[in-house]
Amino acid sequence: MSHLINPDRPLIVGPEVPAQPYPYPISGTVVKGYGRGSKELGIPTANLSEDALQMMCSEFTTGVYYGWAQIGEVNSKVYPMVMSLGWNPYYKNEKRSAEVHIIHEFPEDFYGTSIRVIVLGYIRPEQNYPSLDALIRDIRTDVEVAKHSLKRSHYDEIRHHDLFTKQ
Ligand code: ADP
Ligand code: RBF
Ligand code: MG
Repeated sequence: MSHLINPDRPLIVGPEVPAQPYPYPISGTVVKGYGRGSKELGIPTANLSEDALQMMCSEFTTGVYYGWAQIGEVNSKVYPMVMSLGWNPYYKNEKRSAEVHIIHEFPEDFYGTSIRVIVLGYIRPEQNYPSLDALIRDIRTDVEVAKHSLKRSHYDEIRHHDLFTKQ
């Protein structure tokens, strides 16, 4: 399996300074997903609880987003993240799900833990892929896009946002 990134995509997306509706803070709990095997693909996704999902859906269309995320306690480490907001075919498209892949290797799962996310920009629409390999390649590219885009000072400074530092 090839995990190369897609060379045709730009590595930085969005304006120099996050603009309306960003930065968009969300908090919720990590819930069990639908067992589509994200972890087996090397891309585990923390699925957001219903309350957090509602917040997302009221503001955003389906697609892939980037920003910062924190697990557990306030004031703990803040990591870059990519999030997929999409329809869940398993529920006959009646339900959307928000899945956050945190760009960090954790030693163990954190189901049931609180999660805080600040969405800072849109990367791309959801797509259908001819192969799993093509999907993984684009997700790997999303990860690079998030890392590069978040390096800019007005994005980097959001790591110190009240959501991550105040109880
Ligand atoms: P599910 O279908 O239950 O969401 P996944 O295969 O997507 O299963 O795995 C998600 C779980 O993996 C998360 O809920 C979390 O507990 C754990 N996990 C470990 N590392 C990460 C990471 N870097 N980003 C997101 N979740 C992670
Ligand atoms: N699924 C799709 O069908 N199309 C997509 O464009 C897509 N983009 C994703 C982008 C990111 C950053 C992540 C984390 C997931 C994406 N997914 C997409 C969802 C993916 O299929 C899901 O995590 C599955 O659980 C993997 O098996
Ligand atoms: Mg998941």
